[in-house]
Amino acid sequence: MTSVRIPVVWHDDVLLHDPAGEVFLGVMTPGTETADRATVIRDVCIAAGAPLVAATPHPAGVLERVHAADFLTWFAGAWSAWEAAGLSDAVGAHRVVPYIFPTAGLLAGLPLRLPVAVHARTGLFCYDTMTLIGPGTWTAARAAVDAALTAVDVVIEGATAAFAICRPPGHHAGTASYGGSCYLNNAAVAAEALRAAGHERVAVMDVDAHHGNGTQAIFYGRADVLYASLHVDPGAGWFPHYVGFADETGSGSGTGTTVNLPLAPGMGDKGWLSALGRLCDAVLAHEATAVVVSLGVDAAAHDPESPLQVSPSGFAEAGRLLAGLALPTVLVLEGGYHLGSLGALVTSVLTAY
Ligand code: SP5
Ligand code: ZN
Repeated sequence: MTSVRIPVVWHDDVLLHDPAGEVFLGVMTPGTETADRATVIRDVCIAAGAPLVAATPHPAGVLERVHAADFLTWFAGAWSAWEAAGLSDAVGAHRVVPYIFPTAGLLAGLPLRLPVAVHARTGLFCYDTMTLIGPGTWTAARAAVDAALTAVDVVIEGATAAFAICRPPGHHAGTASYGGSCYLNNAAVAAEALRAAGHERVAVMDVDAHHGNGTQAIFYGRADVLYASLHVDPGAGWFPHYVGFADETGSGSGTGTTVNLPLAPGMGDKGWLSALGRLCDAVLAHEATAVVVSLGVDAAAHDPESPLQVSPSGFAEAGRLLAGLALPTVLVLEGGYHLGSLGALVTSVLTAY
């Protein structure tokens, strides 16, 4: 029986987010980022003996350093504005969804104005059609942030590591942008909180199958926080399609503190673990004193959202590599969508600590 010794942080409110599906290619599909994911992981962690810690409320200060004020204000009120505008009842649009996007091509150099129509505002921040907002989305996303911040507290108080069951996930959310089933960037908030607690050099290691474009963007120009990711190659046709290429290495004083290792579809344990070893080397070279792991387990062979082919023993070995860094570590849940196996995949990583 796998045993998990590190604290696992839980907040009931993460279950309140019900996106009701994802609009993919104009079609409302069932969607894979469901509340069951969080309960399955929680229950497998409990069965593995993990000490469960209740997330505690945290002030918005760190969150406001990661995300722009106009985005936070809009997101907090997006559902009620949608309801008040009658879009749910009158039109039958039961979730906040984008309709028009103010792309560079649309604006053609003209200034960005705040549109009067509520239904035209979503596209100011949302960059895909798959990431819907319902009545509980803000509360759940804020609870996930509190879970991540509670995991930071536990580590600052002396735990070797802690894992936060963050839902919705966060690594595709940028300063003022959201998509990819992510709204608030839990990993970036954790990294900022570690910085605020005195860790001058922090590393975010992203093992989710997809590139964490939001986290990368938040820290792209900064030398203090390393962003290091292995993910399925966006150049082979995978989300987020436009970002996550090997030549993205940071800008300005942050040049060299972004590391991207795109992997070919079909890659299994050997190549994936060898890439993870290179990320560990980058973390050591950065001289980080604390680590945030964006722990998505969607690189697993049975996962419906990615073509990587990592086995359960590959994830166990990943846990040994990550724990082998011997640095204070906050792990936050990202993706992972195969309900039958994702609990065991998560605990196989956590058991190494
Ligand atoms: C956090 C995370 O893992 N986000 C990944 C989002 C990737 N979504 C891409 C969706 C592409 C269409 N998937 C259709 C699968 C059947 N619903
Ligand atoms: Zn993912």
